[in-house]
Amino acid sequence: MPTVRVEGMTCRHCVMAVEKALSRVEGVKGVRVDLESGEASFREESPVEMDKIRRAIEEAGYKVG
Ligand SMILES: [Cu+2]
Repeated sequence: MPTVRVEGMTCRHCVMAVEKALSRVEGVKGVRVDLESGEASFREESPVEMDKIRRAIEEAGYKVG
């Protein structure tokens, strides 16, 4: 499962914002975001461009660590 570190999440709302943003990326399914570890993971239904993952996280207001 691809996993990325997300910086800047502080609460449940941040987690939901990141989940939502990642879920919209083409090919991404089953997003899981863990606040404590700051990690987001997902399944690839089709090949996912990591650039799009990065952009989605940044557009939601967070940073990829
Ligand atoms: Cu928050």
